[in-house]
Amino acid sequence: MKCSYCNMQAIAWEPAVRRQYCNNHYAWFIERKVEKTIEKYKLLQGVRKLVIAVSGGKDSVALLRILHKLYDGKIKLLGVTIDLGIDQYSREASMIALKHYKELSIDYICVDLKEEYGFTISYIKMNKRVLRLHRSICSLCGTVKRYVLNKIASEENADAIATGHNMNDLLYQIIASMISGSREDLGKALLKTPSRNGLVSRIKPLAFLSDKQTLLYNMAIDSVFFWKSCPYAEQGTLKRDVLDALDSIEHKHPGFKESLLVNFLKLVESTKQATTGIVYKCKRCGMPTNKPDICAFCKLRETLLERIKT
Ligand code: Q46
Ligand code: ZN
Ligand code: ZN
Repeated sequence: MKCSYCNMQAIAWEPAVRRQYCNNHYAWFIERKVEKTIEKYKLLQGVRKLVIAVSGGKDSVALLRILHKLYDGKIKLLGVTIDLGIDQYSREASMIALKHYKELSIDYICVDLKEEYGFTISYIKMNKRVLRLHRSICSLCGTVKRYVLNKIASEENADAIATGHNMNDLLYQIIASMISGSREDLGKALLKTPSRNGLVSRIKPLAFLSDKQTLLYNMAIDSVFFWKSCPYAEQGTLKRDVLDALDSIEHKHPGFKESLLVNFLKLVESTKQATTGIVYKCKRCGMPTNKPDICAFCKLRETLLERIKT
């Protein structure tokens, strides 16, 4: 099978555009796709300094590589990696993120949760029941990651935080927001949330890439990524079932997932409902929160530190 653009061997077939690509042309195709998303949704408008959240996994590594290729020298890029303290898993993933920062000569900050805040995600996981924390470990981990990223971006005067959420993540978020009826969940499905009251804008440049496309992109540019799953990743969840159902429709109707996302974004844009929630300041740390008293992070940290002391 030959590339549709040159004589090289093809490594990927894209059913939505009915073309096949060699390594070089596939990298070009994906980079253009991300660039078009950034332009169409004005993701980098007014952004002079950008935090890129890099876990070391395939999506965040692709994000870092693509943004570096497209914007190095035009926007100040700062990589941020959080060592969540999930034993070997976190250490190995963080090492891969570091390797990319060094290779690309990008400024970076690595935060060790244990050193900086006195607890780890493993600690939460082991003590969830005793601590009476009823949310899932991934939901608690999400609170921690969002808090730490926002704090660093805010201290570093960054204009936005880019995350590696891909099309599957966003489509699931749309469906999750319909199930929960939560405005906060709906906000997580947007490609860009505005900066307000200490909350730094968040952007998702990989919104129109599938899992398979970010994987193939890394392979096309010969980039190393951390491929192991987090030991706490929840199996057999509603998320998996929803994504499997969407994938089987996509298989029969190429382009279905992309148009679902495009049309959803048009609807949200026209109603402007998702981004108008009130932002309070946490009474403990002063960071932005949707709770009128203390933020979810400080509440979690207080519970954990009390427990560690006893
Ligand atoms: S790191 Fe944290 Fe993920 Fe592990 S505990 Fe869940 S959310 S699965 S991306
Ligand atoms: Zn080619
Ligand atoms: Zn707080």
